[in-house]
Amino acid sequence: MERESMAAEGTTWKRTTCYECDANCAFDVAVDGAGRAVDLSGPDCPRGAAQLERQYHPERLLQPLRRVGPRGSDRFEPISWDEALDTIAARLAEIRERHGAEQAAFFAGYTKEARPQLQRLAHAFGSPNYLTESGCCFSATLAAEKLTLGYRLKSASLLEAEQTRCLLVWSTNPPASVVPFEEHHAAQRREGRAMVVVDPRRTRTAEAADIHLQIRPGTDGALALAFHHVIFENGWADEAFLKRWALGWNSLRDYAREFPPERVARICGVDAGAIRRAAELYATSGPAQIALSPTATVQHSNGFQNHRAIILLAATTGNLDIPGGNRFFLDKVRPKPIDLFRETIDDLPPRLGEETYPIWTRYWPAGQSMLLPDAILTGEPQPIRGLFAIGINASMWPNSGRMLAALEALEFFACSDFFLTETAKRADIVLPAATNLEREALVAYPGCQFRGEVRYRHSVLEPRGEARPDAQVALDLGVRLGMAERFWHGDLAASWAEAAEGLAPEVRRQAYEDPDGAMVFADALDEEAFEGERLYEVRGFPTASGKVEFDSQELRAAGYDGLPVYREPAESPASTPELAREHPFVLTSGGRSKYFTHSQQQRFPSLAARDPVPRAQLHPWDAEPLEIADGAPVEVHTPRGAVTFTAEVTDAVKPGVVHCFHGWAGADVNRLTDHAHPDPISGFPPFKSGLCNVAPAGE
Ligand SMILES: Nc1nc2c(c(=O)[nH]1)N[C@H]1C(S)=C(S)[C@@H](COP(=O)(O)OP(=O)(O)OC[C@H]3O[C@@H](n4cnc5c(=O)[nH]c(N)nc54)[C@H](O)[C@@H]3O)O[C@H]1N2
Ligand SMILES: Nc1nc2c(c(=O)[nH]1)N[C@H]1C(S)=C(S)[C@@H](COP(=O)(O)OP(=O)(O)OC[C@H]3O[C@@H](n4cnc5c(=O)[nH]c(N)nc54)[C@H](O)[C@@H]3O)O[C@H]1N2
Ligand SMILES: [Mo]
Repeated sequence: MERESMAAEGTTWKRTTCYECDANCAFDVAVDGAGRAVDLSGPDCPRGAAQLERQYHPERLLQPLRRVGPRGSDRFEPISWDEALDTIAARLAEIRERHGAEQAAFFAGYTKEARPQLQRLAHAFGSPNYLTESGCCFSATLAAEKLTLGYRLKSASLLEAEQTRCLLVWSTNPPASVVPFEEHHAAQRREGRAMVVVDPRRTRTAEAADIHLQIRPGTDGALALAFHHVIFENGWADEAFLKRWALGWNSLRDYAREFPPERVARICGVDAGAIRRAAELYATSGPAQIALSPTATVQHSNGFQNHRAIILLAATTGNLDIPGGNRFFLDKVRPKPIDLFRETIDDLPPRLGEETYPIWTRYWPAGQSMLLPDAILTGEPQPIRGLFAIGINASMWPNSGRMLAALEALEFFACSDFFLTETAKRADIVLPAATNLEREALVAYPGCQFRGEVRYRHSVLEPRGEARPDAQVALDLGVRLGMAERFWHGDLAASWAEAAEGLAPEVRRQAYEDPDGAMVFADALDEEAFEGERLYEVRGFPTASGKVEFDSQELRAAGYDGLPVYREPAESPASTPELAREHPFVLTSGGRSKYFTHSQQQRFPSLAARDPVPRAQLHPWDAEPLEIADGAPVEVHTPRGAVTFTAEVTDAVKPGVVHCFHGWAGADVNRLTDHAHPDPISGFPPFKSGLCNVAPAGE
């Protein structure tokens, strides 16, 4: 319908932000006279366009529930908010009383908005154990980069993209994972720009490349070392930069001698000549940029060091912080922290993970959520008995059946969600969450290189039923736990207003009043960097040594390898040949589909129609001898269990590799993945390199 005729019928368009992924795109929603959203318009994105299917989904949770049947059953009864909140507060307080506050954990899944208030609740309550999805996402690449470079590396930036002469895309496929998808520059073939893609699948991005290195999953470190080998061997390293700004680069050069392309070709399953050509392109056609995933390189038992080996290529070749190379990430939007982390953390007991992953916890202000099943089931490295979670799905964890069992073993478990998921069915109390359209928030988004965006998202709809914003619930619990003063007496807008105090007055005003929010530009020094000065020439590299740490002193001091030493994945044909006899395929998982964010939209009819079944991708050479037909059910099994997917027989996947999509309730690939061999530095699980076998289902 045309906007004018809609207006005549009492429909008004309101500006808001999408929440289907982290991009927080601006969207307009048409709200009719009865307060119902009837249309929306925004960027070309299938998930954004389907938002209203969550809003009005017949299965949406609309009331607080108390479980009356056994854990995992469907038997719940509605209760009032007062009763729900009183119960949660009382049970958490009881755990604190009997066992100590640290035995209650506070968790947020992919949803990020209410994290400041949730973390505040955890720390004000007295627990250090605020945990998030970042235990398996993003934080390990951040820690590896901060520890090695002192900065977070910015990649695939749009701003200077036209200056890049060689793009090395390592483990990411924007057409599935980053707006504007197919239009993303990192997925395009461009005149005058060479392109190399490292991926076990021939993705759309790989199809645009000059060279596709179709790697065996989990061997990325070896491949990166082969690049270093070729670069040093041919004198393509930027020695002037290295001599002035790098620590231990000659040790890495010496170590990389052990990784000639001919040897690495056998490790990674790629052609030695292609490795040489790719390394030459990257090293000699600068400015060159590495486009990285936020997390795919580190979801391996060896991921942290693999990631270091990759990012150090930018240092070896002098492509750090130059236009068209890899810039550093600059925080442009800085709301005032209201999470209490800095104020409290020194006085609180150790966070979950501090005992096990001291380096990771040094760089990440939360506990390591991947340890939650251990903490609940074994009491190691410290016991957890109670859990309050917003947006938790056991299928985020490797060996997710074990996580479900852990949730069942909790003394007390409450969560909020939009739907009564299998995970929520384990909770004692389930709370109905308000959607982004129903809740206000200060949405601060770092945006592109030198510019960030911030806007106050006013709610555009009344919450359906009794749904309530997560951040409001955190405040309500704070109040009920006797901390009204510290929780703004339950006033959600006041909590955001305090966060907004961190913004310059004009930015703040614009964020609240202008429907488009405010653009924030980098500060003066950062703009200087934009003018051509390099940030590290002004500020140095804020690492332990003030240099780029090829050989990390911090890692050494904590008992790890200082160099990015390559180790085989914990499960692989080379490291566990015995296991590989029964499980001859390498299993990787979680390549993104543009129709879903993890487990969230599979129940939306329009998106389920576009991508209807949980797929396991395998090569025809592997499928044919096993008589697995395209579209037929296929059972994938590992030592953890067996799950039935729909076979997608495609030569886009590397022979010998099986790729399963993640997030499907009825076919959860994490039933198969390994919890027992995380990366020793980050604690990240090997979602993307394990072993499996496949068979036609039913045999
Ligand atoms: N549509 C959609 N977009 C999303 C998300 C979503 O759920 N849906 N999730 C968001 C989140 S939380 C994240 S963390 C990001 C993830 O973002 P990305 O990790 O960039 O996700 P993908 O684009 O799928 O790219 C990962 C690629 O890694 C490849 N790969 C698998 N194993 C290996 C390996 O061992 N080595 C190498 N070199 N490559 C490998 C896969 O084949 C895949 O093509 O996406 C974000 N964007
Ligand atoms: N095998 C494998 N496993 C993976 C990955 C992989 O690549 N392979 N990727 C990992 C990565 S990078 C990530 S980020 C995680 C993501 O894993 P999760 O955090 O579990 O992802 P989601 O399915 O997006 O969200 C979990 C739940 O949160 C609910 N939810 C969403 N938004 C809100 C909200 O605003 N409020 C409330 N109360 N609930 C909400 C959803 O309905 C859903 O039930 O998965 C990880 N797991
Ligand atoms: Mo993620």
